[in-house]
Amino acid sequence: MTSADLSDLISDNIASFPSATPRIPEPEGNARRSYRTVWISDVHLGTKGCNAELLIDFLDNVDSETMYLVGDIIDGWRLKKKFYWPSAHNDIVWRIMKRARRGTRVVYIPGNHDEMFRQFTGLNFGGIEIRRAAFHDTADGRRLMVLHGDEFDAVMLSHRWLAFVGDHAYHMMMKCNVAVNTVRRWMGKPYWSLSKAAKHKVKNAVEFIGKYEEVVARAAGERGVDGVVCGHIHTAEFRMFEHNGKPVEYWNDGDWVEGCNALVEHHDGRMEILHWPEEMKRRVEGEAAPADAGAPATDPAREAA
Ligand SMILES: [Mn+2]
Repeated sequence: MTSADLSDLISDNIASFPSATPRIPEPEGNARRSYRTVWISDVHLGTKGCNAELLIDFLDNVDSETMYLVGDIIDGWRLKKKFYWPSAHNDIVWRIMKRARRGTRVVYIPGNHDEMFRQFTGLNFGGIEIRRAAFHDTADGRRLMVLHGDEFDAVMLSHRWLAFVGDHAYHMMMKCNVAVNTVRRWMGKPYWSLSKAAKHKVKNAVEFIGKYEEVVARAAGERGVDGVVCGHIHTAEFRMFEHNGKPVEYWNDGDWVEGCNALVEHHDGRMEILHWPEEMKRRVEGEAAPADAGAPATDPAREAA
């Protein structure tokens, strides 16, 4: 599918894209957590698996100087098969565009599911820079390579899990995930990831993920950077590797289909993976018990585990 096809598809189905006002309004004057940088990927707008409500909550509670959209933001593959675009998905596009207008530097690195945008590499749409990959310099002087990560699919072909990632079975699992969590919400239980639970039980999947992380970190080491940020495999993770005796950081910002993760850089250069369902839970509990309001929102030690 070409980008013209996609824009036709969207304009044929939606009168104004994105709409002038979001259906879910932005909260007025809420204090947003401020970070130097935010990375999100694998949102899969245009699919039922996308956790739009959680992402909207994230966008309404977090702000940053720079935001990287690390690919598979819109799922062009699935949109082409079956057009699905609820208003919450429009609200996410609206919020990202508004963020760019407010002065956040937004860098969009298309992935394999939104590869139709790769032909616009180097262009700027409404303040959103489209790039094939990027280099990010942290506040404490580390240089990180940022890319979606499907670049390594060819190397990973021997692993069967990959077929599963883009696959019908995976899509079905995502549907089950939505159903399970709808029921859990009715029961007043927090969000839980079916696929995440399954993934950790499947030996093949664990092996695939480990191998993928190694391959990506090695590529970063060969480029001489201090680390890499990617997405693609829907598994948020931080790992340290070594390349020619030099440490290489591997960061995966996860996804908004199952884990609902974001990677953030604090103003001092320290990085952290946020698990948004947990952050939301903590915030709601904090609101319910204001006595705990002085407690830190995040525990850095938690990330070490
Ligand atoms: Mn991908």
